[in-house]
Amino acid sequence: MLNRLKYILIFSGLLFGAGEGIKLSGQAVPGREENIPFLVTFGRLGQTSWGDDDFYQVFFFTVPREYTGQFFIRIFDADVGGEHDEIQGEFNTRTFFGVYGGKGVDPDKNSESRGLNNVKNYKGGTMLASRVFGSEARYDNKYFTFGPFNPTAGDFSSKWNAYIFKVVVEGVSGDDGNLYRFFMSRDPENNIPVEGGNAFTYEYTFRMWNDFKSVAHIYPYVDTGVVYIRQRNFDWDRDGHILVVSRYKQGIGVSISTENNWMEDRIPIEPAEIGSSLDFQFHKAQGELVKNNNVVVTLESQRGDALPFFSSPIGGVPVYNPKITIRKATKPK
Ligand SMILES: [Ca+2]
Ligand SMILES: [Ca+2]
Ligand SMILES: [Ca+2]
Repeated sequence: MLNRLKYILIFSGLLFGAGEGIKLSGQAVPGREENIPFLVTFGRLGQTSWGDDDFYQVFFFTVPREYTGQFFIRIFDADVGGEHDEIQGEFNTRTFFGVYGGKGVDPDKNSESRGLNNVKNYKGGTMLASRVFGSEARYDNKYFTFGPFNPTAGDFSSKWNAYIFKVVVEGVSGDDGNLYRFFMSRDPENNIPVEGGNAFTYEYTFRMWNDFKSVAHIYPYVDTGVVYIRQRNFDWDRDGHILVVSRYKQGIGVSISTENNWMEDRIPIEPAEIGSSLDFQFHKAQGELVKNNNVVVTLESQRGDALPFFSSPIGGVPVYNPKITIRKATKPK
C-alpha cells in the first residue's frame, strides 16, 4: 500500500513537473496560476462604470489533435442571482451562453471571431449548444454542463495542432453582473481536464479578489514579429498598480484606469521575449479595500494584431532574469 502510494506521488510529480508538454490545469478558466476568482459579464442595460465595457465575453478552448474522446464545457454559477453575482436594484438579468465549433471559429483565420472593438460578428462558426440563464437556484453556486462534444466538431488550427472551440457570453437583458467560471472537462459531473488542452481570450473581463494581499495574473503570449505591445485597461478604480514581468522585465508599471475609462501604454518587447508569455500582475491598493473590482484588459501588437491571454501560460509562468535592465512604458503618440 505504502509502495503504491509512493508510486502515485512520484508519478503525479512527473506529470506536474513535465513543463510545457502537459498542462493539466489549462482548462480551468480562470486558470490556476491566474488567481482570479471569476469572469464577469453584465446585462446589456448595465452601467459600464461597474466594470464591463461591452456586456459580452468571448473565450476559446483548444483540444489537442491527439485527444479523441468526447469532452464537456462546464459553467460554474451560470445564473444571475443568489451567490456570487453583482446585484443592481433587483436581479433581472438574463445571460446567453453559446458553444461554437466548425469553420469561422479560429481567430487567426477569422479576426471578427475575437470579439474585439465591439464588432458584433463574433459568433462566427456553427452553434453547437446554447442556453439563456436568468435567476435560477438550480444553477446557483453549481455547475451547468454543455456537451458532450466531439473534438473534430471544432475548427482545426495547424498553428496549435488543436481543434478550437469558442464560448460566447452575452448579457441579453437586465443590469446586474453575472459572475461565472468555465471548465473544459472529460466528464459531465466532475472537472477532469483534457490533457494538453488550454483556453484563451483577447479581451479579458474579470473580477479581482476582495483581498489586499491577492495578486491576479494574466499571461499574454508574444508571437513572432512583435516589437511593442499596446496595453489597454478599463475601470481599474485606482486599485493599486499593474506590472508587466517577464524573463527580461523585472516589473514595468503601466498606466492605470480610474472609473469608467480606458488607459493605455506602449510596452517594448525584446527579441528574446518572442515565443514566450508575459506576466501582467494586478496588485491591489493597500489601505482602503477597493471592493468588487471588475476590470477589462486588451493587448495588441504594433501591427494592430490582438495578443491572446492563455489560461495556462505557454512556456510556463515567466520568471525574471536579472541580467536584463528595465525600461519604462511610453505613451502612444
Ligand atoms: Ca453567476
Ligand atoms: Ca437588476
Ligand atoms: Ca472596476
